[in-house]
Amino acid sequence: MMFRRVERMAACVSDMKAKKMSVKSLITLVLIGLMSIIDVVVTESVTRPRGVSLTNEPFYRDSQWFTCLDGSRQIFKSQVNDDYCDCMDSSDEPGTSACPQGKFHCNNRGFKPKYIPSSRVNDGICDCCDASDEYKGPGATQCSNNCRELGRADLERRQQEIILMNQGFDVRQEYIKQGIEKKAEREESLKKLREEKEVADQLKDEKERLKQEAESPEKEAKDAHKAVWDAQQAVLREERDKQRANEAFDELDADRNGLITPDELADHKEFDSDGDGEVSEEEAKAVLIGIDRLPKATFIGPIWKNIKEKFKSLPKVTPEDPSPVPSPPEDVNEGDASEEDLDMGDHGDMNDEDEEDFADEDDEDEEFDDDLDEGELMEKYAKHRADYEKKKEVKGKGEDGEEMPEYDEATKKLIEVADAAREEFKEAEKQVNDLKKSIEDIEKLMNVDLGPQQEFEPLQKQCYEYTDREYTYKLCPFDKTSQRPKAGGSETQLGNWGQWEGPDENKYSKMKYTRGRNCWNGPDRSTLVILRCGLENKLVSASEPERCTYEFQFETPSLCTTKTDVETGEIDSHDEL
Ligand code: MAN
Repeated sequence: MMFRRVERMAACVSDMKAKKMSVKSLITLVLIGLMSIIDVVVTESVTRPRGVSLTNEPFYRDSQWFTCLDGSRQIFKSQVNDDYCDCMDSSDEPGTSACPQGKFHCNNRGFKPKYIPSSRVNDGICDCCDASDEYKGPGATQCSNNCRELGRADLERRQQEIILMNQGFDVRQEYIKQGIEKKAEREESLKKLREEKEVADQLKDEKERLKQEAESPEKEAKDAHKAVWDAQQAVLREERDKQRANEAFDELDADRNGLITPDELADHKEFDSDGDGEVSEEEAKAVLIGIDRLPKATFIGPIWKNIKEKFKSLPKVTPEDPSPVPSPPEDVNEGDASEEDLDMGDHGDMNDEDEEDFADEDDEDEEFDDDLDEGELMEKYAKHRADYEKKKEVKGKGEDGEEMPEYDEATKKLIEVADAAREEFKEAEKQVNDLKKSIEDIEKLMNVDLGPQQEFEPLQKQCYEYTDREYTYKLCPFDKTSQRPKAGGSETQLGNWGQWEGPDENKYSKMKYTRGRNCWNGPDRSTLVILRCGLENKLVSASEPERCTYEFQFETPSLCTTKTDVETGEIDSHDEL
């Protein structure tokens, strides 16, 4: 009868192997099998010394002799369990506490058999549920056999577990369905988007061509307009320069005799080239290129050209107004914007009106949004600034600060046409970029391994939390893991999605998240997520076994790969799809 049961169990085990059953279910079945073996042992009453397991029974079978299990010594059978330790390996006293290393086997019929150290035999404490370790002394009366109750409770618990796993299996089937549908949906969207992008690319090329076509005559007309303006400005500049030269001559010619002499330069300290506080005769002569009496015509020609940068008008002092007239401000070179001028809060050398213009443009620019990081913001700012400078240059301020005259009607029309072409190109370009982004987003999602049957798809884009005494931990599958102090404070990245990391035969049982926030004086933070079957998606624990290396336990129906018949223990691992 016993052999028949064992055979049945073996057949069942091999059947389960064929169906790739889960290790947990295999263990459950083996336990059930073992219990039935124990049952057989007791009912068929194989006699063996106290404290000996069924496996070791053959070594104690001889009626006359016993050989210590390590083979070191042979003793009379009567010396087994005689409360005196004869064998070095303690194997002659499995049922007493005589040997220091002895092991007592509790049969625990109806529950799980187990070994206890034989020092616990007859110590007054019940260790075996069948009370077999307490057969002498106070324990013998106090301990009772409660293996059946324990066995029943354990069976109920395991049956409950099986029921939950079965429900999880059904959810998994649903997940697989969803996952497959989602994959097909994504493939379809991707196909559509790629086709749309092809059309959008062509449209963009066409719009670019039209833009260039419109910009070429626009540029020509604008350049011509500017050339006329520049020429007028050059004439004006020359006249101004001549006027300044005349005024400078009149100022230097202190005695107003129409000639400048070296001593007339003495008050003009800007000609003190050696910085000794005096304008010496040599220094004055050098300015006047050696001419002692310099007429206006010569001054206005080569001399003025040499000194105009240096020359400064002396302050005029009148009796009514003794305070010195301030020197005119140094020319401000429009192009010399220093780095400070480019500071974000100050628009450099702009006047108030310019500042307003710039601010208005800032307001209109939706691209200056809060999501940009500092680098992007600076880049956008620089581009904005460059555009602004370009516009300013086109407006063109003349010698007297007046603006470049408006374009003629024909040029204005060309600008209008080019603006429209630019706008259309911008629109087409935006469309291409939007499509490109959508394609990339879907490709990114599709590149994630969501399991052989897409059964992990419903976990994508979700997050799960677990809170312990100090932190709230978060798992966003296929994205990242993080930690937030309960007491408040910022979130710390504990890793970004890396890869599946279970062993070959159970690859989808572990996830690895790497490259989290660097640990001070340590590695980058990382998280290992251990998954198991559960009725719901739930982060059930989080710990930090090593500094900055985290371990999460996560339950999910996606891993409920088997369905077990609660009555027969039969296992089905076939997905229904
Ligand atoms: C933070 C948390 C901890 C971690 C330490 C390391 O306090 O991320 O989990 O151990 O930093 O300094």
